[in-house]
Amino acid sequence: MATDTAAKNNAEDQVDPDLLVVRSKSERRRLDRQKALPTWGESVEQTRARRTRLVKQLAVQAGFSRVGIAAAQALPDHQTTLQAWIDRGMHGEMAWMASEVGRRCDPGQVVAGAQSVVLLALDYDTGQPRTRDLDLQGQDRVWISRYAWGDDYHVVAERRLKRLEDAVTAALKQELGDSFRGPAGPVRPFAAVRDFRWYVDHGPLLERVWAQRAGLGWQGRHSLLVDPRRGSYFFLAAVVTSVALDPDEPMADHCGSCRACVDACPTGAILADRLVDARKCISHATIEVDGPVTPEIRALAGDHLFGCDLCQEACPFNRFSQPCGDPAFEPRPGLLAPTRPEVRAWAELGGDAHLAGSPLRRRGVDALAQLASQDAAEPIAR
Ligand code: B12
Ligand code: SF4
Ligand code: SF4
Repeated sequence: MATDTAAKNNAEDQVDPDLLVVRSKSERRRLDRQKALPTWGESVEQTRARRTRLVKQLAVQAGFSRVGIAAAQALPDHQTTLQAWIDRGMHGEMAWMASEVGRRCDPGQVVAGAQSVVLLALDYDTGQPRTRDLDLQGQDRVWISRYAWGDDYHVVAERRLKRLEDAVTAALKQELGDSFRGPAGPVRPFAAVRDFRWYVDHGPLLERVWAQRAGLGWQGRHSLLVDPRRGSYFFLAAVVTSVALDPDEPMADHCGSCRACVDACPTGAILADRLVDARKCISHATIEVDGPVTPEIRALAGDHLFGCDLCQEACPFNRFSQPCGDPAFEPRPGLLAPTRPEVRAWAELGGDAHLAGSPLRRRGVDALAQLASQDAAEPIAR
């Protein structure tokens, strides 16, 4: 069973004492009376720079691989693009994508007085082979996407986000006393009014757009975020906060004339302008759609059971990807290219409980057994 030991060990690290400010009670009272900014012996810029270093240090200690910061602002151009994507039906079966379009593109609608968006990367690559390096033909095996071999990343990331929230809250409480002066003026308890709201995946936030602005990578043609030194095998999480922090430089586009991911996609799901038509994407067909994969997609998707990595595997920047060493994302027993009979037998091995804590739990053993049976009759695309 995978554990979270690496992150726990990190969290026990000491915070750099220079990043913490301890006020005396009388000093706190004086600042409260003056309704002064929470600076003590330092300028507003110095306070912001120190808090930026503090948040970044605590994020790494909480178990995240990298952290970047973007200034919170509305993104009307992205709202137009996102709305057009939805109007063309490209969100497929994901009806929830069509709601909260305005909030997705304006962090101020998520946290009142939002000043910063903190983007966190969580590496998940392992030393296991790529889809294309294996010849499953004739072996009666199916392929599960790399991201889904280990623990469910939502659970892993949320646990670490909670750890980060607690650490930041404790540090700012130590700095400010029990009150936090938000941009709207009133003194209010930190976090109690969601001054630090975090998301993994499900929240109303264009995570990759924000991550590019925060300098964590750029959106490749396949629309995923690519880090020029590590490739794209990492998850994203985001925190919207009313705490002012220094933004990082946005990452420049490094795709150049490359189109390897577009050419590698068997279903032609990758369109111009960094957009993916989810209705054609194997990942959508095998994860998001209830029921069987359509014959058109199945004929092209071959032995994919859950998710798809083909566009990422084609990307030259993933040659730089290294195993992350995080035990949470090592393959659970039986999830690396299981045979079709093995998948069908999961139902007898405790049903959905057999997949507890895995991203596969979302589909459930019965649906996966159906998909595995459906695959058996179809050709394998390579
Ligand atoms: C819906 C969704 C899906 C859908 C749709 C995918 C898509 N490309 O939109 C489906 C089910 C297909 C899917 C599949 C996968 N997903 Co997904 N998905 C999401 C989710 C929840 C929302 C994405 C979204 O908002 N799409 C709407 C479109 C319109 O947004 P967009 O692509 O960012 O579009 C913007 C750009 O195109 C940009 N733009 C427009 N023109 C231009 C021009 C230029 C030059 C540039 C730079 C940008 C640009 O503006 C648009 C908005 O205005 C995010 C989490 C989140 N909340 O962000 C995870 C997320 C993107 N998924 C993730 C993953 C891991 C995957 C898979 C790899 C899983 C797998 N192995 O099967 C695949 C990859 C498929 C692919 N090539 O995208 C990760 C990506 C991490 C990373 N390194 O980027 C995320 C961030 C989840 C997470 N928290 O980690 N996913
Ligand atoms: S995940 Fe697979 S189907 Fe979807 S865009 Fe990438 S290569 Fe195409
Ligand atoms: S494969 Fe090429 S075009 Fe696609 S994301 Fe990577 S560098 Fe960009």
